[in-house]
Amino acid sequence: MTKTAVTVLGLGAMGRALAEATLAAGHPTTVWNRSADKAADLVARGAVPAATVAEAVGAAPVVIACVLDQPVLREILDPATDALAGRALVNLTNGTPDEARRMAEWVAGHGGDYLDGGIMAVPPMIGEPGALILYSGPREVFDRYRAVLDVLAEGDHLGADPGLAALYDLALLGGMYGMFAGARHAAALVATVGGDPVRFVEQRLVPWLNAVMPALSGSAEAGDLADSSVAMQRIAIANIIRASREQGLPADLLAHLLAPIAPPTDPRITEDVRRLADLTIG
Ligand code: FVH
Repeated sequence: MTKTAVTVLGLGAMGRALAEATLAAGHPTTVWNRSADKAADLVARGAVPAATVAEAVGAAPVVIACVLDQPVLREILDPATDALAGRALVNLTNGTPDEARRMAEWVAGHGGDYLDGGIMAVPPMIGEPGALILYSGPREVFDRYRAVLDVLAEGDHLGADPGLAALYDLALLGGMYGMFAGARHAAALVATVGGDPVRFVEQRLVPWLNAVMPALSGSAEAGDLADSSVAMQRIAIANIIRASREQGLPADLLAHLLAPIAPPTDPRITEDVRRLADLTIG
């Protein structure tokens, strides 16, 4: 059976991984990148290099775009709008929900279909089990190109609103970066007393986070640790903030943790803690 032709716009680390996956699955693959030299190894494996974005878009019914950000994508597509009619643009470039909705309208205005996507994977994971891409936009377009999309990663269609994939993508990334920021803060705190931050992260923080991970599922509704009292957690969080300040570290990252928890009513809470809490509420 003839495989659907695919174009990949953008051959950074992720775009190259996407093009490698479509090539490996036998899809005729056209590629374009601002710096043309990045196409060389893909061309050696059978990809067709396009000289212009318009030529690349015109070469396939489905165009996968993965560049730095949404303004870059608009900039490179602007001279190629005539080629968009009748094509489906699958935009896997990171962006906000509103950017996705505006891009969907803009592509529709030029006669094309649009799917937005959020890649929940790093480049080496593409085409491997465990990689996930969140999609949003018309279900029919997702279904039409499912065979192509499935070679990249498991696909999860979230709904017709083109902004959904970006919103879920950023929500998940926010959770991840919050964890990384917390880890950096923890390591910095240990370093203030001469501890080795790398060993601390490997030997203590990672096992600790793995141990408390199950508590995450209850945290959105019931507070950060559902089985522990809110008043107790408030004091512990305030103590982390105070200790950080005592050790000369900024505590802004953690201060906001006090905000979503109900104001303290426990009389054991000291004025100092109450003041810190008041500082960070609302
Ligand atoms: N790599 C990752 O781990 C993440 C995983 C989740 C999804 N992201 C998003 O994917 C988009 C691309 O990321 P990337 O990793 O491929 O990024 P780079 O390797 O830095 O490549 C950037 C590409 O964008 C092109 N580009 C940049 N500026 C321009 C411009 N002004 N005009 C035209 N193209 C431009 C760049 O071209 P060149 O520098 O090679 O010429 C690359 O093709 C991104 O949204 C991630 O958030 C990746």
